[in-house]
Amino acid sequence: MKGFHPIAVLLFGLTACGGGTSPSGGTTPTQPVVPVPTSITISLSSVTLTSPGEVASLTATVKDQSGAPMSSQTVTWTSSDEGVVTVSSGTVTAVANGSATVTATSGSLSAQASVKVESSSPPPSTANVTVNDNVFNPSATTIALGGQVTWTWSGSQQHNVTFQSGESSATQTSGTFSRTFSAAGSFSYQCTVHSGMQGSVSVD
Ligand SMILES: [Cu+2]
Repeated sequence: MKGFHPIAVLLFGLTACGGGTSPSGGTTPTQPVVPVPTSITISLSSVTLTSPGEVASLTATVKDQSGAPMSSQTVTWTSSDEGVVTVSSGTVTAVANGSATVTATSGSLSAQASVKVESSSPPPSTANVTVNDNVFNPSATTIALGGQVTWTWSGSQQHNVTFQSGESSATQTSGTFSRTFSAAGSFSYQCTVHSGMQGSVSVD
């Protein structure tokens, strides 16, 4: 390669390959191909879970216009019904019987998977929720009709468990609160001290 500059070779190569000759005699330069997110797919199109708490892992793949996977794209996951399944980073967790659609979104692209929760075993008659600083864990609870949920405070800040109707807790930093659910349905609650600190109880 002595005396033959590699850049010169590269430039010559590009010129030789680039574009075609237009009828007017000029040349049309070929634009370098910039990968653009073009499609998104989810690893499974449908999932069936058979008990609350069971998880399934989904993967979303974003591809560019030539079909090559793009690994650095941000994907957000949402569930159409968090009373049925929740989803975080592709991990789907069953909450209660029902069906829901899980959507993976990246920019303007989205893909969907249908998820069914079909539990053959009855929901438990008791459940426990931990009241941490600014989050209920778990945020979604399922119990049988007539069952009881007990919340236990473990954070350092003041919180409460406030339902839209019926019995709610005091605002406190420790202790517990229990409520028995004698009607079927889905009951959402929140901590009125911290906006966004929410949970739900599903009574089957
Ligand atoms: Cu709170």
